[in-house]
Amino acid sequence: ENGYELWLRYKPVNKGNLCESYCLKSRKIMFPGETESLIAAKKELQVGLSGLLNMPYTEAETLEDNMLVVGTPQSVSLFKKQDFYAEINGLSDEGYLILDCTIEGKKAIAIAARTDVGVLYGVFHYLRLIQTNQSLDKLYIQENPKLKYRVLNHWDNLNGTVERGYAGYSIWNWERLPSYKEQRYTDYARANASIGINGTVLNNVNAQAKSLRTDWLVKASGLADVFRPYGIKVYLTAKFSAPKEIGGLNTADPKDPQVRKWWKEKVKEIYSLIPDFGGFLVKANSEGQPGPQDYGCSHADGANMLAEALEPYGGIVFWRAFVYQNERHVDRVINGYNEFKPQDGKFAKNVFVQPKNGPIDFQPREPFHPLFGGMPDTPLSLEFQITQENLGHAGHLVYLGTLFEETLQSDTYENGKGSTVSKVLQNYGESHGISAIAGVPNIGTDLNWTGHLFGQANWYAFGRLAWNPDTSSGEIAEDWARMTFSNDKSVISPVLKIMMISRETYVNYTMPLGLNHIMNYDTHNGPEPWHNDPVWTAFDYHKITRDSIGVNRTAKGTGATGQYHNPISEMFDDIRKCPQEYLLWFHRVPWNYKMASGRTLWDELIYHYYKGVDEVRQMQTIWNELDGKIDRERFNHVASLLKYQEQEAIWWRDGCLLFFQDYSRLPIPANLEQPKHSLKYYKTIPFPHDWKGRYE
Ligand code: BDP
Repeated sequence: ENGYELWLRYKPVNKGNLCESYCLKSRKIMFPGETESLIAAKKELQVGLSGLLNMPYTEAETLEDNMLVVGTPQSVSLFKKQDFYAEINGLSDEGYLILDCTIEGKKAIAIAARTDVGVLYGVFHYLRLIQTNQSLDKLYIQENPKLKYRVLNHWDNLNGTVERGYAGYSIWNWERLPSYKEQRYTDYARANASIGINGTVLNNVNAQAKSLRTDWLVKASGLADVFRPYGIKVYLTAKFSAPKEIGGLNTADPKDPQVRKWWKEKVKEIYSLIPDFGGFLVKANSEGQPGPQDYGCSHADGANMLAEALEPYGGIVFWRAFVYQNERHVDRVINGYNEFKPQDGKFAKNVFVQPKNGPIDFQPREPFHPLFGGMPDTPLSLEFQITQENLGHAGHLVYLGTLFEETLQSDTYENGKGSTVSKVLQNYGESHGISAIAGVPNIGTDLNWTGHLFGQANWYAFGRLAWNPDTSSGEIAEDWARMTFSNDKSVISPVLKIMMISRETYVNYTMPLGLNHIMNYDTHNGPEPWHNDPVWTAFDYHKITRDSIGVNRTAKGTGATGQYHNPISEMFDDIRKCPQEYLLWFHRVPWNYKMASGRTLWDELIYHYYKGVDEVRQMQTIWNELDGKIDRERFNHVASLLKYQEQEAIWWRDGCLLFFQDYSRLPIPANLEQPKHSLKYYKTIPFPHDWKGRYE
């Protein structure tokens, strides 16, 4: 197996009894309907059931016992006469019911929804029950997504490369679009629909204006046509200077009526080509991208101009809050909050402000972004990174479900205890009628889509959490493992063990105790805490000296702790109460500081770095238990990447500790495996990836 089929492998259920009972319940299927979404759902059910149950998929038009009845009250008018009709009507636009019932005296399972796409989601859920060997007895499942916009943000460039993509090139073959539609696009849509993703931004936030030119829009419309049956809307990034670059105007000033008119006409044109276009994602006044501040206007002024153009068509603006230029000299961490908090409530009603999960930049661990809980009057969309820019690229096995969950379950205390980030996002649904979450995917042209087979779990986990941000990452990992490998306990349990420790393991061997942004300047892989040049210095992030390490972000330092509500603010501010995993994020700490473990800070750092490497070795041992229990191709793929990960973990551990030791002048205990090379070696070895070169 090469991994192409993702979690939709539909291999035969191999437990005899179970399979028999599944076969009995899906003996015949009543699934009328001619719309493109119902046809897509039916195709999936057909492929899924015939694969899983190893029997022909048989349709019937009249009721008999043990049938599967699938549809909406429009497609299956029988539903209108059932007592669960009211429940169908109570579902949201994308919700569904799966229930054991009796229809006109015949025993049946109904997969019912108000809308066609709800039916599609219900079908995927039903298949998942079988894929994960759940019982189909007494089924009563009612599902509505907890967030309305569940969107992938591709960082794909128009030339086919992917910014921070580690699984090959972009899957969009722009040259041949719109006429040639690869099978991969449909499979991409199926995978996304199976986890409830309902939108995709096709191109990079570091945008090119030409993506909004008519010829490119026509190409994008080809993808929209493939995705539509699967409930997925297409969005584009909008470069703020587009009116100048492709519109022939001499300004992009949002105050200029000509500029506003240009955007309105552009949007009108987009909707003529893509009638269900989702809207724009914008990176403005950030890392060199143009924006409204270039014209003395605010983020809200810029976002609202685009929102006004999109509003008549139901389109949305996602305006990113990833900005750090203006207060970089003080502390990058406080910049996003300081720029956006004063504008709370100033955005049009179809605008989301979109911060990343943490206030720096997709580090292996960050405290949640203080804008969550700080913007009651502006709906926020949360941006996660699924691609592992700072987590070992596609070479390291790091299950991100636990990272996502950690952020989502962080309590902001916005309205007292229990105001988790997840609740903050969901509450916008009630207060503003819209809610959203975004993920920067790890998808590319590699046969297995994500480079590392386990990267698929991160795509999967993002979708499941977007649908319900309160799902446990462990439960999601288990579903994924069952669908990806097997329902056999002796397979699931080692796979889960590895997945559930993997993120902490990564933190341990790279940036434990709240350290951050000490990775290689160009590639963002491998250690470079020594990077120090006039443009960028890692010393801003660790502030290492002979005596101490860490950044003072307390009230007496840069004040970042004051951006959180109490009691979080006080907790982060007080070195004795600050959770150890954020210690060096918020505090500057002497090397001999006594940690809760009784170890000094120096010894605690050593402990974590060594633990990280040991855990990668444990992961290899655990993986080896699967030898012979899963197919050779995927076994070898993961086994050899784990070896690579071990080398990289050692590189991180030794590079960082030798560098820190230059300042602390404290020993690495003799009983531990000693670094094989000098610090000089780590500073000068050529980095394996030439990130910039990839894109030239
Ligand atoms: C940084 C990435 C950069 C992105 C930027 C962003 O290194 O490639 O363009 O974030 O999110 O993490 O805009």
